[in-house]
Parts: sequence; structure tokens; C-alpha cells
Amino acid sequence: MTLFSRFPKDFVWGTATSSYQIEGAVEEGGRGPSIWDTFCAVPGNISNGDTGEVACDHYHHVEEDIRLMAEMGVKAYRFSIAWSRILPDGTCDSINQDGVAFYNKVIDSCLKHGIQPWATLYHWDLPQHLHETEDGWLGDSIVDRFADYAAVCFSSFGDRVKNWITINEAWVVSILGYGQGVFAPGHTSNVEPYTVGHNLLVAHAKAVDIYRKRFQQQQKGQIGITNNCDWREPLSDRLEDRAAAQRSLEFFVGWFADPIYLGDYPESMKQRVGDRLPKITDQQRALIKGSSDFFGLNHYTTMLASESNGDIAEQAVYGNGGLSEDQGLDLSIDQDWSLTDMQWAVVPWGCRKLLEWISQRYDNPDIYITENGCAYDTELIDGDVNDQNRIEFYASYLDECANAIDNGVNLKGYFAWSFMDNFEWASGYEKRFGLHHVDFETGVRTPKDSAKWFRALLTNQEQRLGLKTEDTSVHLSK
Ligand code: PNW
Repeated sequence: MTLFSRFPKDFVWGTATSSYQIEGAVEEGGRGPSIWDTFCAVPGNISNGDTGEVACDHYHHVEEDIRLMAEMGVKAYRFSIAWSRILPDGTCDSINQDGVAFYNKVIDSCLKHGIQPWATLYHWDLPQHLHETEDGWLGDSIVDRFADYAAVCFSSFGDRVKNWITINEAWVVSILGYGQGVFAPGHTSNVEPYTVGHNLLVAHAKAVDIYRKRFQQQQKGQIGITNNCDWREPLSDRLEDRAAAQRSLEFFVGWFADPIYLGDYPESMKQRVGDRLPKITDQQRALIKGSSDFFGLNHYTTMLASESNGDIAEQAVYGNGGLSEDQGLDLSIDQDWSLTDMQWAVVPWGCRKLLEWISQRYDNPDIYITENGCAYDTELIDGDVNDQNRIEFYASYLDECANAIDNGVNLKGYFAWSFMDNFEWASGYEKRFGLHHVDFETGVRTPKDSAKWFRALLTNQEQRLGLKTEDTSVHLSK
């Protein structure tokens, strides 16, 4: 059996990007500033002082990029809409028609190539004005601001966009943006993440409510939220370590998925976070519970969890479990695991275990992996990027996705992160996640061997890959 044939016929195959990471043109087309422009301007925040000012200059390369995507054989493209391109100061006081026209171009190019557009409304680029004047995600007005912005997007693009994602990775916004301060807006606190997380959930739910009441029936689309989660494997069979792994998952994805699927924050969080965790009111619960048509999952890595030995306070390392003192556990990795350039371990079976955990806890929802991928810096030599390590990463993770489907998980789609090398947030341009190489000096895009591998996979020419799922040889024959 080939890898491709292990997935259902209607499985959604796509790639993903986000606005600030690829667009550039930050002062063009009437775009207002976002908190990422401000954050990048502070020396020391981003490796090498990089910024998203130019990025992949996708703003001027839309048609070329979507043509390359089509050549790769994908049938879906997940992109994000920059709030401040549509509403420059974040409010509906003025709708920027140039911004609307830009995303019309993205969407129409997709449709021209038979690619379904999947739009994310918020991938971290909050309008700076809302941050300054209304306290951003900490303020009381953000829920309505987000809902109003969402409604503008539904009415402008919903005739063609049938798949909506409200918020990308509430965990990252809360923990990295307001807890550890490594992402915009750069706050450090052990209170703010829980307030922000709560506001993100309510804002998501309110946007979904508006979609369902005013647009869904007519536009016939689906809407959900995307959360990120690593897998947590118990360090040992000890009861305490198994409990630590479970608790770690509850603080990671349970934080946002429990309210949506089960109606409240996990018990472990309520007990350990105490008064710093806002209470979900009955009115909010009515909005939040059941507010996702599908389970969007971004997954990158696995760590080992064990009961805290009591002496580490905060592992303030980007990529760890976040506010670990609240969780009472330690995280580590197995020395035998190989690492990507992010120092994230490659553990394909962790992806399967996480999918099974989600299915079981949330009653078998439709799941879309809206991001999975790896950073490896492979050189461009004579027009070729021989990224064998990335091919092996995708082949092994997809193999475990197919295993999860065999085991009853309702996995409906998979989006590779990312279509092209781009601005990797605090790491700047150093970390390359792309299936396409980008020369950031010239803007030239080159399909890597991994993009050619995807093309062969998706056009069912796996014999060309020398790829059989029984043996894991994944060499691309040229
Ligand atoms: C995700 N962590 O970010 C984002 O959705 C993408 O924009 C990003 O490029 C991609 O993953 C790769 O980093 C994350 O520390 C950033 O656990 C940090 C973490 C997870 C996801």
C-alpha cells in the first residue's frame, strides 16, 4: 500500500503560511501597524535584528506563489488575514478597501488553481492601536473588536472562503506573548496569560456565534479554532509521571479545548492556578461550548514529562511547557531523539498518540492538522535544495497520521508548515521551515526536494519516490 492511498479520497492536503511571516509591504496598501512591527523594532527581540518589513514580499508575489503551490499538487492553502490591513486601527471606523482587494487577489488566485482557501483571522498581528488605546488582549473591549473584524471578513470573503479559523494558537499568544515575553507584545507575567487566554476564547466564540447566526447558512462554510500542542510522554511508568504527562497536556491544549468541548477549564488548572484563572460565566459557557466545527491542531514535537523534583522554578525556555511552576512538572527529551534546527525533537509516534488522546477526550471530533513541519537549513546548490531530512520528517509523520486514522481518529486534513521559508518570529530568517527555498536578498523561490516529494505523493506517483510505507526508505529519485 502506498502512503497516499492510506488516506481517504476526500482528505484535505494543503500548505500553510501567515500574514506577518510572508507579506512584507508593511507600509503599503493602507496597512496599519501591528504589535509585531513594534516588537521587531526593539533591539534584542529578534535574532540578527530581523523584521517582517519585507519578509518574502508575498504582497507582490501572490500569483507566483499560488502557482507554485498548485504545481506542488496541494488542494488547500491556509493563509492568515492581517487585521490591520482590513481595519488599519483595528476598529470598524474605516474599512481599508486596498486590504480587502489584496485578500481578494489571494483568494481568487487560489480558486483559479483549484485550491480551497482556508483563512485564519488572527495569527498574532494585533493592530497596534488596539494594544495602545484599549490594552489589546488584556482589555475588556477586545472581544467585540475581534467579533466586528471577523464579521467584516465573513461578509467580504465568505462567498468564496468556506473554511475559517478564528485564532491561531491561543497558547502561544498567552504564554509566549504575555507570560515569557519572547513574542509580541513582550510581557512577562504569571497572571496575564490566563486573562489573555480567557479573552481569546470568548473572542473566538463570539466570532463563531456571529458566523453561525448571520453567515453560515447562506455561505455553507465551517469555522473552528486552531490550537497547538506537543505530545507529552511520561518519563517513567510511575503513577506520578503519568499524571504529570496528563497534566501537561491539560495545561497545553486542554486549557482551550476543554472549555470548547467539555464546557470548562480542566480541573487541574482550576486547582493549581486558583484565582489567576478567570471563571467561565454561564453566559460565556453558552457561547464557548460547542463553538468549533472541527478541531484544528498544530503539532511540532514531543517532550518527556515527570513529576517536579521541586527545585526548578521556571524553565523560561521558548518551546517548553509554559509557566511550568503552575504545573509542578519537569520536561526533558530523550538523548536518542534527533533534533530540528529549532531544537525540537522528531518523534512521529508522538503525533499519533496526541491525535488519539484528542479523539478520546473530546469524543472523536473531525481533526485537521493545520500545521506540522520542521526547520532545517539546507543549502541551495545549482538550483537544488536536497532536504532529505525534511522528506523523512514528512514521510514519518504522515505515516503515523495514517496509523491514527486506522485506529479510528477522524483526521480529515493535513497542512504542511510552511509553503516557503519565512520570518520565523523571534528567530528571524535563520530558521527555514519552507518546502520552497526563499533567497531573502533577491526574493527568488526554489522548490526544495521536499516540495517535489509532495508533488509526487499527491499526484500518486509514489513509485517515483521509491517510497513504500513498509520500508521507510524515502529517497527521491530524480
Ligand atoms: C507556530 N512553541 O508557532 C506558528 O503557528 C507558526 O507561525 C510558526 O512559524 C510555526 O509554529 C513554527 O514555529 C509556534 O514554543 C511557536 O511551542 C512556538 C511554539 C509553538 C508553535
